[in-house]
Amino acid sequence: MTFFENVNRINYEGPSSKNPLSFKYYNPKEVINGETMEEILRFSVAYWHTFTADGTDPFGVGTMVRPWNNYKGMDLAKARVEAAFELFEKLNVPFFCFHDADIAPEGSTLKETYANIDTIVSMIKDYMKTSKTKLLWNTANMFTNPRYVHGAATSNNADVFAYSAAKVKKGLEVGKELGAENYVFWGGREGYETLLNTDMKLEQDNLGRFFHMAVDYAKEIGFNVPFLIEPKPKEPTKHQYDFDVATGLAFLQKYNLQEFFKFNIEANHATLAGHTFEHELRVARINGMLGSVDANQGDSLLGWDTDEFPTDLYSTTLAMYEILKNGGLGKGGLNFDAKVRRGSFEPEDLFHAHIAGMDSFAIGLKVANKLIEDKVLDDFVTERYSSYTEGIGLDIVEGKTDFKKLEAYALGLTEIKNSSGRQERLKALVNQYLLETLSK
Ligand code: XLS
Ligand code: NI
Ligand code: NI
Repeated sequence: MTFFENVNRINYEGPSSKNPLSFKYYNPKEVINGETMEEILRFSVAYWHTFTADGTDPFGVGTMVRPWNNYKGMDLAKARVEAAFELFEKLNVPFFCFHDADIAPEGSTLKETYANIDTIVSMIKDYMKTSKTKLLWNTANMFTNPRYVHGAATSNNADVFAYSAAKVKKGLEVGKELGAENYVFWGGREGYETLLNTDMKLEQDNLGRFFHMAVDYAKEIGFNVPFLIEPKPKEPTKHQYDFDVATGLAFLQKYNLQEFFKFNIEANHATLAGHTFEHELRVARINGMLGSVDANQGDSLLGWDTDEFPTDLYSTTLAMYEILKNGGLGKGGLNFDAKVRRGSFEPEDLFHAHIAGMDSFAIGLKVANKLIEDKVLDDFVTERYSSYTEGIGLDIVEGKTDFKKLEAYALGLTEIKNSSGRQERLKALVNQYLLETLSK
């Protein structure tokens, strides 16, 4: 059966095309620096937003009109798989991602839940035999069901810890079965609401223990993929333990987990933490911890995770700058952890949204690549730090000096001269590159 009857395969038609259902900038075959756009960008569709969510918000029920809405239970789960692979093919995306709970309904027991998952996983596996779309990552939903009211691995309740371990164990098996390229941990309720009832030390120690057990089991079954922590400062819990990349990194270092993990960085989570998207990418990159990206955007007027499709070209440019500087995403990808607005409820909107996101990152890629090629920022930064390439600066970076020598040097200084950081000039330059790329 066909779910998206009004939509054909989306092709690259170039910037002058008037066809809304075409790519204007994302040309999967276009080669940039020896790699195709498809290989560099590694786009992924998020199952939960596109096939599972219905547009429910705290003030009203779902609005999404979906061709699978008349199915129930396992039939619904199966219809979603069919619809998913139709959309993947029509969008020509190389990857998708899911939570266990997105693909199959929970049963009344854990055993039943496993059976539901197994049925759908074998269906997905069949589809994957003929589809080009691969699994970027899977994860366990440990936040929706009321059992996670006090957290999962950080719950005060050891039974919940055990249940969560079982879910992740199953998730690792599923990831292996489907050839997932990564496994993600987003600690939805791994945090706390009030210190008055919280043993923070025990909760964090338990989370460390949980991750070690996950690492051990993955090794045992030969599922050797990067584990990714997805930082988020708040929502749903008030204080989340994996607040941002820096906090996550300190956690991983403290619990000796750093070699097994990288980060999955989500744009809207960065802004919720009071950072820019590119800040989080930079912190991960310079520490060798950039694993994958949840590509979306927030709203500067709203203080929660709006998960909009990314359309801000300035942001996609600076994000792609970090990604290219990282030498690409490796096994990671750009996963659209993004949802159409509640008012964009027609099935066709799912395509418009993904096209918008894919074109926006394609533009970002082109601009960032040009900025790097022309060394626009590199040359400026190199010059700005040139005081560390000779004299006292070189002694500092080479560890050849100490406070006494530095004091002697400082006492001998007659004048300290700084030079301008040229922030406005650099911003204008980035704009110029953006506009030049767009006008070609
Ligand atoms: C929610 C998170 C979630 C993760 C996967 O804010 O972004 O969707 O990506 O659990
Ligand atoms: Ni996410
Ligand atoms: Ni989000």
